[in-house]
Amino acid sequence: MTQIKSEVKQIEELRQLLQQASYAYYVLDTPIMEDTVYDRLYRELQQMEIEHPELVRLDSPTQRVGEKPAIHFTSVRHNIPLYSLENAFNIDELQSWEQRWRRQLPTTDAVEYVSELKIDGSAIALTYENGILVRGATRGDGVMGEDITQNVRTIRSIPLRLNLTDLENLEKVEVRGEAFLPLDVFKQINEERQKAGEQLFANPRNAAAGTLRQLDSRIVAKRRLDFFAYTLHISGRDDASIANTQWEALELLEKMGFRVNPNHKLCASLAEVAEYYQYWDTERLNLPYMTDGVVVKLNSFKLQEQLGFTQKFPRWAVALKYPAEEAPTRVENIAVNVGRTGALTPLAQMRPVQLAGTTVSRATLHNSDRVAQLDIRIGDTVIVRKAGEIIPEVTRVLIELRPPDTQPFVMPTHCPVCSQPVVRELDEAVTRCVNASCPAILKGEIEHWVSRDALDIKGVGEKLVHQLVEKSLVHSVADLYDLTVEKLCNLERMGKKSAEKLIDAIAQSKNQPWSRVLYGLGIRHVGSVNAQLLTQKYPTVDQLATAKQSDIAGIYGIGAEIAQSVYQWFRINANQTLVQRLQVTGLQFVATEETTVNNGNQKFAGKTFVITGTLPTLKRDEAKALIQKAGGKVTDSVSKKTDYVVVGEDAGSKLEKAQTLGINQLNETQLLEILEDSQN
Ligand code: 0OX
Repeated sequence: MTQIKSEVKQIEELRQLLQQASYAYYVLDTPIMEDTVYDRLYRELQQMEIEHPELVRLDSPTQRVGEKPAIHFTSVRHNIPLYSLENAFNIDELQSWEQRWRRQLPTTDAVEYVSELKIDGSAIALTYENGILVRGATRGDGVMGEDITQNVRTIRSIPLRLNLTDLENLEKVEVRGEAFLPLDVFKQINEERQKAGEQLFANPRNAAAGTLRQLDSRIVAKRRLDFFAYTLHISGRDDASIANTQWEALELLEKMGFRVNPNHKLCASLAEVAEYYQYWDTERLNLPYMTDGVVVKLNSFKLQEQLGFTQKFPRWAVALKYPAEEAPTRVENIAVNVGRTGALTPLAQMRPVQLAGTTVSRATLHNSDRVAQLDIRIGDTVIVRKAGEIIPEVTRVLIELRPPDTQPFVMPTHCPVCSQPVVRELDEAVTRCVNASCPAILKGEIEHWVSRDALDIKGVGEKLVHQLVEKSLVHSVADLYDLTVEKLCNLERMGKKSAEKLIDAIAQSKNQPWSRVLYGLGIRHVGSVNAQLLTQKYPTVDQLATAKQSDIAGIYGIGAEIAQSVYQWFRINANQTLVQRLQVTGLQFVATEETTVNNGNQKFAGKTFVITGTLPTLKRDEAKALIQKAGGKVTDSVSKKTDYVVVGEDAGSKLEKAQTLGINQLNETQLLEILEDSQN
C-alpha cells in the first residue's frame, strides 16, 4: 500500500516536472533542462505508467500522441458558438464600424480597444474540465464542429492541464484561439510533399486545417502545429472579477499556461488602432507565421455584453484586413531560363498584377516536375501568391477557366540558348544544358566571377556581359584579363574613360585572396563559406587539386556531396587548363597570411547575433561557429544591441522580444544564403 502510494507521488512529481519543462520550452522559449534529461525523465514516466496502467491520466505528458489513427471524426456541438468576424478593408470602413456600434450605445464616451494580430490559421475551441483538457474541436460552421481532441493534444504549446494555482474551482473553461503552422514548417512540409509527388498545400492556413483533420495523430505530432490563445470563457463561477476586459483575459490566458501572441496593444482611440495597423502592415512580414490583418475588440466585457451579436458576428469586434497577397492572373508565356550551372528553369510570364504592394509579372516554376504537378499551360488563369519577401509563386491553376486548345507544357529537349541536347539525370529534378560553351552558362559564369563575394569587379553588369559574350570577346573568365581599352571601346555605350576604369577594376581583382578565387570558379556546392573552409585546409590550389576526396569530406562543415563535387571538378581537363591560365595571369591561388588569419570575407564583422529555437539542420554550435567565422558575435539575450536573431522552430520569448524591438530576423536558409550565396 505504502509502496503504491509512493509510486503515485513519484509519477505525479515526474509529470509536473515534465510539464514545467515543456511549458518553459514551448511557451516561454527558455528551456530549463537539456533534451537528453527530458527524454530520460519521460522514459521513466512511461515505464512507470506501463507498470501501473491504472495510474495513467489524460493530462500526462505521455498522452499527447495517440497510438492508433482515428477512423473518423465525430461531430460536436459547441457549448458557446464560435462567431466569425466582420471585415473592414480600410480605415474608412473601420470608422463606419465604430459609428455603427456607437449608434447602439449613444451615451458611451471614450473607450479602449485591444488590437491583436489576426493569425492566419484555423480557429479551434478547447474545453477544460476541472483544469484538464477534455475536448478540442474545429470551428466547423460555428455551431457544430469536429472533435479533434487527439490531434489538439499533440500541440505542445497547448497545456493538457491548466496552471490554476491562484484560481480554484474553475469547473469549465473554454479557450479559443488559432492553430497555425510556422512558415518554416510549412515550407518544409511542402518540400517533403513535392519529393513524395504529393499535392502541395496552397498556403499555411490550408496546411494547418489539413493537418488538424489528419486521422493519424502521430502524423499531426510531426507537423509541429502551434497555437495562440485569444478568447477565454469561464463558467461554473459567478465571480466576474476574474477578468473584466479582453486585456485581462489575455493576461489570464498567459498565466494559465497558454501562448498568447505578444503583439497585442491597448489603444485609447481608433487613431491608435490605425497606427498599429500601419505599423504591422510591413512589420508582420518579419514574423515567422502568417497574419492577414488586425482584430480590433472593445476592451470592456461590459460593453461587449451590451452590444451582443448579429446573426453572424459580434458587434464589438472587427477584422481590419490587409490587402490580398493572392491574386488571379493569366499566363501569357512559359519561358525557359538557363542558369550558370546549365539548369533549365521554367518561368511563368504573366499579365502584371498588384500583390502585397508590388507588381508581379513573373514567377519561377522551379522545374518540370513542378510544372507537371500544377499542369500549368499558356493561357491558363492562375493564382499567384506573394507572402512578404517570399518570391512570387504560382499556387494553383483555375482549371474551370482554361480556354480550349491549350497544350501541356513540355520541357525542351534542346537548350533554348545553344540548341544542344539537354540531359536530366535519373535521380534529379533538374534538366541541364551540358554544353561547356553554351553562351547562357558562360554569361552566368562571368556574372558569378565578377560578383561582390567573388572577385568583386565593379562595373561589369548583365548588359556588358551580354555584349562581351555575343561579340565573342570572352569565352571564359580568363579572357576578361586579355581585354584592352581598345577592344572595350568598340562596345555600345562605352567611352574611353569607362573602358579604362573597367580594365583597372579587372586588374585589381588579381589581388583578391585565394578563397574568393575558389568561390568565383563556381564549383557546385562551393559557396563563399565553403570556399573559406577549403582554403584554410588547403592553402594552395595544388594541395586542393591533389587532395583525396575522403580528406576533403573530413573537413568540419564540408559533407560528402561537396567533397565529391570539388574532387570531380579538378579531374576535368578544361578546368585544369582554366586554373593554369588564371595562375599565369596572376590571380591568387595561394593563401596569404592575411587571408588565412582573417578568413577573407568577414561579412558579419561588428554584428551581434542571437540564435533562438531549433534550426532545421544546423546545431546551435554549428550556426554559432559559422557566424563567428564570418566575424559576427553570438550572445544569449536579445537587446537593442542585437543586430539579427536567427530563428528556428519553436522560438518563443526571445523572438517576441526581438519583434518588439524591431530586430532583423533570419531563418536558417537565409543565414546560409548570406554566408554562402549558395549555388546549385
Ligand atoms: C485571429 C483572431 C480570430 C472573438 C470573437 C470573434 C472573433 N485569427 O488571430 N478571432 C479573434 O477573436 C474572436 N481574435 C483573433 N486574434
